[in-house]
Amino acid sequence: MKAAYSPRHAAHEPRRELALGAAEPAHEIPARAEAIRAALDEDGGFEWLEVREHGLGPIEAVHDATMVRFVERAWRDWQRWFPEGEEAIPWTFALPSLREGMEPFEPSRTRHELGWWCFDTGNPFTAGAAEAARASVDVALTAAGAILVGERAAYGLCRPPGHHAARAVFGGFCFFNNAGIAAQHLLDAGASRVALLDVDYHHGNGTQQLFYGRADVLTASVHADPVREFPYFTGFADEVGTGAGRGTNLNVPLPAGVGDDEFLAAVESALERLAPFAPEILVVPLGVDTFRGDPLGDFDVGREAYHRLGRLLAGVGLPTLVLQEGGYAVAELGANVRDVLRGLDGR
Ligand code: SP5
Ligand code: ZN
Repeated sequence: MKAAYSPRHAAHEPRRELALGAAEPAHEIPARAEAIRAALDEDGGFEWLEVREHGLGPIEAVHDATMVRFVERAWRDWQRWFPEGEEAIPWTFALPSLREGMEPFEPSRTRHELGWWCFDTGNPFTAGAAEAARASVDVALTAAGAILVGERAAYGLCRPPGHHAARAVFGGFCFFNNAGIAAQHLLDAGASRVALLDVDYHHGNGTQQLFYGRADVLTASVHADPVREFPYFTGFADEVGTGAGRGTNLNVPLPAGVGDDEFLAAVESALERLAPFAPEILVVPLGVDTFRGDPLGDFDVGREAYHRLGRLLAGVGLPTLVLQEGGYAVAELGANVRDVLRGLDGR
C-alpha cells in the first residue's frame, strides 16, 4: 500500500496539556508517529511516497483564511507577549455570549488571540506547531494524490491529527483538518461525491462542521457519546446535516465499555448507511484511541478488532484513503494501525 509520512511532524513537541484544571504530560507527542512508522516499516507492505508541498491553497479551500494566517504567526505573537512556558495554552475563550448584542470583535486586537481561535485547553500550541500542521496536510494530500492516480487504498500518517479542526476554530490536538482538506481536494480533482467515515474514539466535530450543509460530502462518525466525552458539544445522533446537506451527516455515539463486536457492528451499520449516497471515494479518519489500553478512551476494544475493521473497510469496495487521527497507547499504536491497513489491503 502507498503511504505518506513527513519527519516534519516532530517540530511539534508539546510537553504538557491542561484537562479538568490540571496539567498532565502531553498525549499527542512525536513518539506516536514514529511508532506507526516503525511498525509499517517492519511490516514491509508499505511503499513511502515522496511528500509534495501543496501550499496554503487547499487549506484555505476549507478553513477561514484569517485562522490559517493566525496559525502561521501564533507562536511568534504568543512568545512576544507571554514568554513563559514551552507551549501556549489559552485560558480565556471568546464564547459568543460574552459579547452578545455588542459590536463584532476583531480578534487581532488582543494579545490573547489564541482564545478566539482555539476551543480547549488540551491543545498546546508550540514553536513548531504550524510547521508540523502544514506537513500533516501535505501528507494527507500526497496520499490523496495516490488515490487520484488509481490506487485502491492509500494511507497518510498525519500528525498532528485534524478531525477536531473546524472552518474557523481548532482544538483537540488538531490545527488543520487533514481529512476535510483531502476530501475537498478529491472533489476539486473531479470526484462528484466523497464519504468520510471517522472511526476515532472522539467525535469528528471539525469534519462534521466543514460539510454540514453540503450535499456532495457525507460525514459519518462512530465515537464515544459526547454526553461523557470530548468534544462534549457535538456528536449527538440528532445532528443530521442542514439545508442541501440534510441527511448527509451521521453520528453513532457509543456507551463506555463497548467491545469488539459492538464497535464493529456500529462501524458496519454506518457503512451500510453510506451506500445510498453512492460515494466515489471513501476517506477514513482513523483513530485507534478506541483501543482498550488507550489512556484517553473507555472502550473495551481489543487488538484483534483492528484487522477486522480493515476487512470491513475493504468490503465497501471503494478507493479508500485512510488518514491518521488519534491513538495514544504508544506501545500498541503501531500494531493497531498496521492491522487496520493489512485488513484493508486484503492481507
Ligand atoms: C485527535 C484526538 O484524538 N483528539 C483528542 C483530544 C482529547 N482531548 C481531551 C484530553 C483529556 C485528557 N484527560 C484525560 C485524563 C486521563 N489521564
Ligand atoms: Zn481521538
